[in-house]
Formats: sequence, structure tokens, C-alpha cells
Amino acid sequence: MKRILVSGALGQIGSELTVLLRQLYGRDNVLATDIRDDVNREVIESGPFELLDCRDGKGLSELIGIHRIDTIYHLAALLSATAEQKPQMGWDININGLYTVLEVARENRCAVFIPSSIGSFGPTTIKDHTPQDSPQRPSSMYGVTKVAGELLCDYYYHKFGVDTRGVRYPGLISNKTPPGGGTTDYAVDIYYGAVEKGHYTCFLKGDTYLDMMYMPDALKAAVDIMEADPASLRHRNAFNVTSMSFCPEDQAAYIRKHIPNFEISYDIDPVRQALANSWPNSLEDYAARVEWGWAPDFGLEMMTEDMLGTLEKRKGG
Ligand code: NAD
Ligand code: AKB
Repeated sequence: MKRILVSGALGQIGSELTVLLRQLYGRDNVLATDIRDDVNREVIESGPFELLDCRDGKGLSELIGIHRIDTIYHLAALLSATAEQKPQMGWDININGLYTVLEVARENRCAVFIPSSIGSFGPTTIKDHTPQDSPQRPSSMYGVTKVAGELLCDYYYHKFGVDTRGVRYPGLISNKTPPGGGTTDYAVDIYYGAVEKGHYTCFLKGDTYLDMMYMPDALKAAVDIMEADPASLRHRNAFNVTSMSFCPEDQAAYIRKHIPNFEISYDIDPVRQALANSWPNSLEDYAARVEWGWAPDFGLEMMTEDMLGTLEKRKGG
């Protein structure tokens, strides 16, 4: 049975992944950690939790010894919009945090899961069905840290034999924890706007296509890649994974199938629009499908039905 430490466990992915990992591997075998403890009581109370800054190698080493950890899900990071506002902090947390985790993993022979992002691509990358192995010249601090992170993980695998594995997530949509400062956050907020007010003001232009994924598929990817037979992995890190590509107008049209009077208006945020413009419209995920059997369950229609159904039920009390 794996013994897992999750960093950034109270964020959008961690708050759901930690609960799933506890169901799969046992509550006491999954240690949640984060730099804060003021949100997501469910994660804090459903198993062991410790405050930890991922840049604190000594603290991380101690926890790994005490809890006999063999696998780290490293989710602590700043997302694209926040890292663009605070680039120095973005570099520090995303790069020095990852370096610390990899060093501690090397010393303690832990496997590491690290999510990269569509943000690791840039304006010179092919925009449609972006292949697994494509040029990566991102124009944002987030993207720079994601490409450097992918390379660092490859290096730790080849040089030191650290079992690093990861995927390039698209924008993730979930109905539990709000997104943490990204460019794709609109695709979550739009459902809340639709259910609460029948209206949403979008910060990206209506025809901005981006790759997206529903959280249950993202969690499945995180578990399956760490369970995959290592012999079948040719890429190991930064597998493209995808399930749908849409723009705000497409999403609004699907919402109108359930809420006919739903209205969308636009108030463009130039920083996030520039980030979105520099990212692919859609990814190609052949390597993940062939090397470890990746296949998503949700498309835009099914996700919209599930999101709206869940939020309506919650609103009804
Ligand atoms: P999030 O912002 O929701 O959560 C990040 C968590 O990290 C927060 O709980 C925060 O408190 C914590 N944190 C911040 N600094 C820390 C530090 N120094 N030490 C310890 N914890 C710290 O992010 P998320 O959406 O859950 O993303 C997790 C990972 O997945 C990130 O690497 C992100 O780049 C990647 N990713 C996310 C998405 C997405 O759409 N959510 C898409 C692609 C990739
Ligand atoms: C962001 O928008 O920053 C994230 C991502 C796609 O990496 N959701």
C-alpha cells in the first residue's frame, strides 16, 4: 500500500485528490499538507494534516520520516494569473518548491507526481491538436516555471532514478473548491454565475478556445499514471491529457440548454487574455492513451449537466 504526502492539499485539485487517495489507499496512509489551514475542513479532518511550506526541505524530510512516505503528490504552486502578478514569488514557489521536493524525494527514494500545464506552451507552439513533443517557448512566468519543472523532473529521473511522473493538465473545472488564480477560472465561475444570477461577465473574449477537463477525469489521470507499469512509460513526465476544447460562447450555448435565459457579457482582462492567446486551443494526447491507457469520461455536454445539477441541488439546500 502506498504511503502518500500531498503538498498544496487544500487547493482546487488537492482538496478532491486527497479525499480520493484516502478512499483508495486508506485514510492514515495519505498525509495532507499545505501552507495554510483556514479552508477545506473536510481535507483537514478526514485524515492526517500538517502545515508545510513546500520550500522547507527539513520540515518535508521530517514528515516523510515520521509518516514513512514513499510517494509525493506535489501540487503546491502559484497559478498563471497570480504568477504573472507576482513573478518573483511565482519562480520561488514553483521552482524552488519543486527543487526542494525532488531533492527530498531523491534522499528518501520517493516517487513524485507533478502536474504541468497547457501553460507550458507558448505562442510559437502549433495551436490545434498540439502534439506531445512540441516547441515550448512560453511567454509567462507560469509557463517558464512549468517548462523548467518538466525538464527538472526528467533530469531527476535520468540522473538519480527518482520515479517522477506527470501530466500537462488543461484548465480544470470542478464544483467543490474554487480555482486558485488561473486564466481558465472563467470556465468554473460561469456555472456559478448561471445558477446564482442567470448571468456571467467573462474576462476572456467569447471566441477564445482553450483545452479543458472536468475534475473527475483529472483525478483519474493523477491516480492512473502513478499506478502505471513503469516499463510502458516512454515519456514519464508531462503527458498531454485532454478531454474537450471550447470557448466561452460554446459553454454559454450548452448552459442555455438548461437555463434558456442565461446571458453572458464581456469585460476583458488583458493579462489573462494574453495568457490565453499564447496557449493551445486543443491538445493531442496519443502518448498518454498508448503508454498508460488514458481515456477521459466527460465532454462539455455531460460536464455541463453534472455541474449545473450539482450547483442547483446545493442552492436548493
Ligand atoms: P491551487 O492554487 O488551487 O492550490 C495550490 C495550493 O498550494 C493552495 O492550497 C496553496 O495554499 C498551496 N500553496 C501555495 N504556496 C505554497 C507553499 N509555498 N507551500 C505549500 N503550499 C503552498 O492550485 P491547483 O489548481 O490545485 O493546482 C495544483 C497544481 O496543478 C499546480 O502545479 C498547477 O500549476 C497545476 N495545474 C492546475 C490546473 C488547474 O486548472 N487547476 C491546470 C493545470 C495545471
Ligand atoms: C491556469 O489557468 O493557470 C491553470 C492552468 C491551465 O494551468 N488553470
